Amino acid sequence: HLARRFEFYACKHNPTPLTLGGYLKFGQNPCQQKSFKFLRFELAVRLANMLKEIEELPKDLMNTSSADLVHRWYEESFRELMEFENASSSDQSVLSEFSEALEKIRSRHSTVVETMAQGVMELANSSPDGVLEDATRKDIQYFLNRFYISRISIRMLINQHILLFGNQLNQERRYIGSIDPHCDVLEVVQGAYEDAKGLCDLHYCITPKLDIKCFNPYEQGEPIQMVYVPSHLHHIMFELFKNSMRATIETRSNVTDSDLLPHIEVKIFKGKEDITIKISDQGGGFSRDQLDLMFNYTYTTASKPSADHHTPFAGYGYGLPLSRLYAVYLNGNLDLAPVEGHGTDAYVYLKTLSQAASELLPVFNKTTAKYYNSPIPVADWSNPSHTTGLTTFLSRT
Ligand code: W6P
Repeated sequence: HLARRFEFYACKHNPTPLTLGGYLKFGQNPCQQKSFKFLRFELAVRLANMLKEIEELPKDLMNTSSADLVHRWYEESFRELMEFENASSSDQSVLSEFSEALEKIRSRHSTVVETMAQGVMELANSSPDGVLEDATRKDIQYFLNRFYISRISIRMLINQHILLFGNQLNQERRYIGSIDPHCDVLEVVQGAYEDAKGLCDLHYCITPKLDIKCFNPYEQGEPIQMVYVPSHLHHIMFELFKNSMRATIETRSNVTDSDLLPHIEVKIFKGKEDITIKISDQGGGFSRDQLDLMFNYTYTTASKPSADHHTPFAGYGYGLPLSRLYAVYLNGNLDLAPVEGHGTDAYVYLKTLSQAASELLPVFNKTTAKYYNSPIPVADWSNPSHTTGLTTFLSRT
């Protein structure tokens, strides 16, 4: 029976992308019954689609105990959701049990990223020389991007439901669930800088200063506000600041005074379609050959799990790829533009209009299945690295 329901949700339905505007509209006039009915269907679709994709992974990728554990978490959560398939939405106790089930699912999956990172390391260590083949790295890159973006989307749905209808009266000011309809970009950026500075001072005893400027040409004199999830923007900016701070400091091992470090410059622009945040450091940059490695899950992870006893200043090296996924999830992006020998510009692009901020969700289908284990395509350029960039990001094209 469960297998038939799984086929139904995984094969007969694709995830339905919502927009931030849609989330907001619903949250401003919330109805718990409607949310319950939508979520028991949509969460089942998103979990089942991802389960299907996990099950299509090449065997060697799934053979680690960590990946297997995550697989079982997804199965368990899908099974728990199915308990509500025929429950009555007009029964208040059903609605309460549903919220409890969602909280349970959310905490079950809270360590997915660390656990999958462990799996990737297990995989690398199980190969003779501890080095993964190119085809395997490509599969991991493709899968983890899709998997983590799906996870972000599932947690967004769960968080909205719990924050809107949960019993903790967490009516955080003007927030609609986790969404701030008047998210002040400057305020979030400054908060992320202060948090990164706290860590940086702890590790290096110095921190580059911040210069920040806002440009709002279409709303002269107005602060830059947008509909957004402040925690996502904070996550992205915190990560970028840590990278810029580290580069600025580590390229100047003799400097012991923050005032003598070049400042990190941030410019925030609000256009009609895009909000752009540009973060510039003078941390020496890096070569263009290293650009893809910055977003590679198998690179930093495989190198060394730091034996540091403090909060690591740089974690697994998943910070940048995950930050890009947070931006991409709502139709934005994150780009790096290094100038080797000088510094790095990072660009964060977000959608100005909440109706344009629509979820980008992986869709599982036959093409996805074929992607894995497909032979490395015959080179159509003399330098094959030409084809390994973002072309394999969420789809093949
Ligand atoms: C660097 C490396 C990097 C990654 C991301 C953001 C900024 C920077 N600066 O040198």
